[in-house]
Amino acid sequence: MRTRILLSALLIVVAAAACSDSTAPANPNGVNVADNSFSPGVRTVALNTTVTWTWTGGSQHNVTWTAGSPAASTTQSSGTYQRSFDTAGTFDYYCSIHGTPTTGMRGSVTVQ
Ligand SMILES: [Cu+2]
Repeated sequence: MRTRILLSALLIVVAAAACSDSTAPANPNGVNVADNSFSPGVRTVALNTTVTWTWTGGSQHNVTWTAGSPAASTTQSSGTYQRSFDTAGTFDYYCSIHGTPTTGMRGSVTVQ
């Protein structure tokens, strides 16, 4: 009986752990491209990290770098886009359809 109670308690703990895992981001270095925001808007990564943007909304968006380089992503409504960062600093970007460098749909990646 005691073993059965302990086993039940263990199963509850395991189930709770599994639930909390499912809410964790699939890619810790990722950014979701939603309608109409980047999430998280500010992402901090280590040097030499590749960041993946994943389109999760249904509308067309792009990732356009404020500094103008590298080239922007294509404008798309699904799929992914990646950029590797081998220089420290803060890199600002925006969606040229729903934002500007200073307003609306924009984000930044800080590399340290
Ligand atoms: Cu957009």
